Amino acid sequence: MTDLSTVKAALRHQRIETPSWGYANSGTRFKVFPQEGVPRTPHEKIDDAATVHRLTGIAPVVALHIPWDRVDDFTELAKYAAGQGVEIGAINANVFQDNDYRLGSVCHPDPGIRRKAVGHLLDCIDVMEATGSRDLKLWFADGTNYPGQDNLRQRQDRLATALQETYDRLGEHQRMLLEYKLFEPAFYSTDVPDWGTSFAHCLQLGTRAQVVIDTGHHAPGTNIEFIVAFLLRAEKLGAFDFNSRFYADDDLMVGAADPFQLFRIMHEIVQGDALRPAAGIAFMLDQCHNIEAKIPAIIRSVMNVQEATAKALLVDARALAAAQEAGDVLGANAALMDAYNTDVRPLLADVRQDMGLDPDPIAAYSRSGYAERICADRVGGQAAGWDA
Ligand code: RM4
Ligand code: MN
Repeated sequence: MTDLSTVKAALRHQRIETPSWGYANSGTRFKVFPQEGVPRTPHEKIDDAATVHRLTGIAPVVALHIPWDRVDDFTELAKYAAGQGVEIGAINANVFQDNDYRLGSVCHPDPGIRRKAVGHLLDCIDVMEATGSRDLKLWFADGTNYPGQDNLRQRQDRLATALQETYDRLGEHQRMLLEYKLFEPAFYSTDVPDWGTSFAHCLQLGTRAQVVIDTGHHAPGTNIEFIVAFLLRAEKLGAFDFNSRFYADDDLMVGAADPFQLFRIMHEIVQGDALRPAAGIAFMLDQCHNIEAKIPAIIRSVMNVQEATAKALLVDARALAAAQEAGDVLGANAALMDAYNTDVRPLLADVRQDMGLDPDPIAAYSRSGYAERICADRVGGQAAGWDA
């Protein structure tokens, strides 16, 4: 049997990183529906992230996206965050929203555009220095729409060169996290389309380059927990971008579409002893809340990851291993399903109470008056978000 106090301790120490852009206006390719009370500045995004942390107790880190979160003084921003009880997490580079990047960024055929893109990546390392962030997170929209549009192999060479220059600039305690995505916005070829491509580049670069798994970035039916197991074994799993998808990169709340998949992923994490913050995996959310209220959606997402984690921690590892060794197919499967089918909500309510929190973070948020306050306070100015 699993020791309950160990399970509770693991849950108390879990850390989830929330995305600054999740608090801001966002939309589909067709429309951004603006919401009342959304942050207008990076500081207000941090206020929202801090609110999520105060209520859940396990979201003490907030990821930034540059230039969306550009400020004049990043050291001050980091201090402000610390004052609110959160720290700055991954710095997400953005080389996909400038007119120059129509044909790509670091893989663009024009060396001048590639220079500009690498320059931005290096600027992001400066932001890391100023904020104390450990992780540089790279996702490239690079790819082509039509066969023959560009030379696929040369684009890989350009990518490798840009990554190397950026990697060489990283400090001792900083990491490069390379994300992949099957398609979109490029529809014929993508320059980092899958974990294998990301893995190969990271291997070439060295130990401080690791892969990011965004759960929405795969072909339907992909066995993501296999990728988790493989990368953990190779010490190349750096982070997750959690979200849910029904069709493509839907960016819905993690655990909404397929809570069982999330459990299977967290089971690999627990088996690989990678939940501990010291294991160095960043458990981030990368979501957009286009039609639902943003802060409660992020609270719900944090709770969904927490529930999947609790279930994974409840797997009777000894019974599972014994069944596997004995070739007991049904017994092994039952060991997993017993844990998955456990209602962990009472356990998590206990854990929250032990942490001095309200057992029901969503209800606590509704009662707090925060939503009304931000709607009243955040009037005027320009709401943060992107134009779709
Ligand atoms: C990309 C990718 C990145 C995210 C951007 C906004 O599809 O998932 O991680 O930063 O979207
Ligand atoms: Mn992502």
